[in-house]
Amino acid sequence: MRVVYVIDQADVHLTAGDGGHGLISFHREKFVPRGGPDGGDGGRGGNVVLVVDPAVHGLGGFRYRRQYRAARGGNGAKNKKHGSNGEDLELRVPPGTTVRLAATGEVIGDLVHEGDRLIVARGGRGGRGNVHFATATQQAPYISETGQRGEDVRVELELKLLADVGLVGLPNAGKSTLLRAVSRATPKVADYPFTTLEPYLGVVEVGYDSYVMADIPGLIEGAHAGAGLGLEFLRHIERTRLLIHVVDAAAEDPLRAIDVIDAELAAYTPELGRRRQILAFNKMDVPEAAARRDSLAEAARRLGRTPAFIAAAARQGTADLARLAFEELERAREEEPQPETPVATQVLRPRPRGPQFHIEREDGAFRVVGDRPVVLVEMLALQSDDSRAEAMRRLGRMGVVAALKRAGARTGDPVRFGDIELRWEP
Ligand SMILES: Nc1nc2c(ncn2[C@@H]2O[C@H](COP(=O)(O)OP(=O)(O)OP(=O)(O)O)[C@@H](O)[C@H]2O)c(=O)[nH]1
Ligand SMILES: [Mg+2]
Repeated sequence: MRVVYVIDQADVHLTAGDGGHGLISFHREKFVPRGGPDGGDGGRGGNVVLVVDPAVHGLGGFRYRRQYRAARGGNGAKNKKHGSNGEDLELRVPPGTTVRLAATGEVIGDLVHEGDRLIVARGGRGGRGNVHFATATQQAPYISETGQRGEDVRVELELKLLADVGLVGLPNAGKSTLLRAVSRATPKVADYPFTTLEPYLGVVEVGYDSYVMADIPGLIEGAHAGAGLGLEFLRHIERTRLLIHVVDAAAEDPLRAIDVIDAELAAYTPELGRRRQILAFNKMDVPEAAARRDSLAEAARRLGRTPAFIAAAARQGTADLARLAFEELERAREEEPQPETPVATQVLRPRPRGPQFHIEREDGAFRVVGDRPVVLVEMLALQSDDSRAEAMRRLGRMGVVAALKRAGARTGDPVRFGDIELRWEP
């Protein structure tokens, strides 16, 4: 069975914080002329994290601001002092948000429960200070790392909204007219039964809040057993919290119409029969309907339901009904059993761990492609001559030097790693 959703979407550009730089520094004290290295490490850059917050109802907020950047890590300091870690940037999203990489469409997370977290862009590692590079043969290393760059990710957020409020009623009662009156949805309205053949959803805005209303084909006696069109569509309103039962108050026997619909709902599932209802008496502009107002109010009172009197075609009373439905919806939400203590799951995007690198030719230069060597060069090669020598030693151990040689690189050739270009001097 098809389930219809309203889809809310947003594209965002998320940049994690860069790591802080490691420091080159040597211990100095009176009467201790040549102290050891004491340059501290840079702090980690802040992550950009999506966090589920049930108080957020849609992705509308992301339409006004699309770019977000987390804080960078602090630089390392003297006396082996560690730079501070950049603060994570937490962005709140509603439950049910799906996260896709814009580049590939790959789903990297489904954020469902309160407290679910997804690190979308990871902060860069802090660069190490020279204290880490002392060896037996090199006790005064002029080597440190720059902070790693934070990840830069474009993602698409998508939210599927299920209906909060369902419209039920006999054919021709005015359900579609009501949906048109309170939302921007434009379901067909006509003067014959079964005008609506497909479920139709609209977003109803009440002040800064909104909810989703579903219009379905009219129900008739025997619908639960397959008569008419309604049965198949009852599923669309099975998960709603509130029903608006639309009654043609100008029809011959409005009270019997109410019973018919109630019986069909209860026969479909007992839960649907017990679902919270507002009785919306429509077509109150017709004199016969107006004359019955008191007896209809009395009937609603007997059933323990709130009545609303509207003339949907003229939009009379419909804004009040929309607000009343919102209040009832809030009450229904409050009465719902609270979810058990949320388990804060952390969904992490796996880092690609394929072959480590490869070499490409590029207009007279060589390009080394691969996370590990690129990050190594970004972090190490530009700090000092000694750092560059250290980077080369490590590239040698990784096999990059040999691979470049095989590819034909000679001393002086430009070799590119990410945005950095080096003159090759193995
Ligand atoms: N007089 C009057 N007529 C109305 C009012 N609201 C709706 N109607 C008319 O009632 C007829 C049915 O309206 P719809 O909105 O199509 O009814 P529906 O419940 O969606 O009908 P189905 O889709 O067939 O189940 C149309 O001719 C409407 O113009 C109203 O407030 N007053
Ligand atoms: Mg209709």
